[in-house]
Amino acid sequence: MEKQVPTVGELLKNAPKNWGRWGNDDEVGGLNFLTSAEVLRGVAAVKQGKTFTLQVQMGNPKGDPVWPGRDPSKRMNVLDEGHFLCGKGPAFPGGLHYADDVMFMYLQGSTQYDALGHVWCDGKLYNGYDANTTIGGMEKVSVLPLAERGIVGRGVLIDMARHRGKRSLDPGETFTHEDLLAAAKKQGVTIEKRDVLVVRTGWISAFYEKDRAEFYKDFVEPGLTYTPELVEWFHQMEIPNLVTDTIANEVTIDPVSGCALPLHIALMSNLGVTFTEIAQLDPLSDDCEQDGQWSFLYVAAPLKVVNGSGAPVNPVVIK
Ligand code: UVW
Repeated sequence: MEKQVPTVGELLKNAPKNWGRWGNDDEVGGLNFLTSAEVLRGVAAVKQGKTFTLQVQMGNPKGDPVWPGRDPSKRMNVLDEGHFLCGKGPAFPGGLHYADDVMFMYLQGSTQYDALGHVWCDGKLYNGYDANTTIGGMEKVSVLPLAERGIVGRGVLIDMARHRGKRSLDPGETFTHEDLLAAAKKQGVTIEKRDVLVVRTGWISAFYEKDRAEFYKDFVEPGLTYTPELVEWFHQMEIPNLVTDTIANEVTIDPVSGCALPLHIALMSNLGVTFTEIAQLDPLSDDCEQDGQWSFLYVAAPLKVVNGSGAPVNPVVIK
């Protein structure tokens, strides 16, 4: 018998929503939780002056880890010394030479912030905006308001791979908020209300270690999995931002309902939790394991792409 898969709307019909909570014209959702007091709470987490950047390399020769169907970024030189050698470079007084290049990329094709309107169901985006406003470019809840505001707060890293004694979680391996709490306990850190929640699975590093065909075979990422309790926990904890080292921040197919990416709707679209995906968390995690400090100041600002459904970002963590 074939499994009946509900629509995400049906699955989440009783799920909590933050629509209207910050006004009918709100476009930044959970970032409203990051008040000045939260910025100062993040600053108070800085103890050592160590810094980490969380973006993966764009245009790495091994390719970029992207969602199936998206292309890795392509960078091309349009001007370099070769042009000057054959007399085709522009002549400037004083003999200046320079290099120029262009990049073609999916805006979700590197470490990135998803716009709150990046996904939707039943014709409505975050805060109730009409899905027709996405046509030709996101008129509402694009990445721009997130970029204009920036994201600064206390971050906490939970290492699920380490918790389970693995280099990387397995394809399709799931975990819930209960597992996050158990891992936090083992790490000796508390996930506090309004923390930027950073979760490591080891998955993105596996992309660089595995053969491309092997990585994409029967593609199902590990990650958080939907339960009503998990959604309620994010709601009560007022998590403004979920950052992970997977391409889509959750298990690709919810093994219980069969729905694809239901947390994109339950957390991002319904609650306004901003999503940062494809982060490189290994050096940060190794350092946290070594010094026992799993909380820090988290600072990020995606690029200001007008009408964009997402934008690349290189978040900075300061411990
Ligand atoms: C999809 O849009 C499918 O995923 P992501 O949030 O990873 O961009």
